[in-house]
Amino acid sequence: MIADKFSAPIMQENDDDFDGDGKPGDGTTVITRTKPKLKKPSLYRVLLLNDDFTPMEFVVEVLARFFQMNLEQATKVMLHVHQNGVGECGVYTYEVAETKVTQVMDYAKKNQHPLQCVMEKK
Ligand code: TYC
Repeated sequence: MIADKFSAPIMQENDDDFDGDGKPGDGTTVITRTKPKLKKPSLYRVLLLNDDFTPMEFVVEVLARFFQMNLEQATKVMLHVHQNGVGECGVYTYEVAETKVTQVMDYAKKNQHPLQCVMEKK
């Protein structure tokens, strides 16, 4: 058996010194990967949806509070959503995006606004 930290054991039905290490087989053979297994995490857009009832000032406050935008950036994004129906608040890994969506939805509900926030895979 040859192993490194990137190895995964592969079960063999008949392994009699399959890996040529001079010792009889123990029922497993390890195939060693050439490259380390490092995958970039998938990214998700967090989107705000327009509605006819949520006050513009509340949307600006949400963008500043949960997406670290200044007043100018937040106003720009809010107006984009107001005019186009949907707009991007930010791009994050899955768990961060999920947290942002929950924070916005909870805050909107608490303030009795129908504001909708969703995430989509990039
Ligand atoms: N359309 C809303 C209004 O006229 C403002 C608004 C903007 C609501 C963006 C939601 O995501 C939103 N009061």
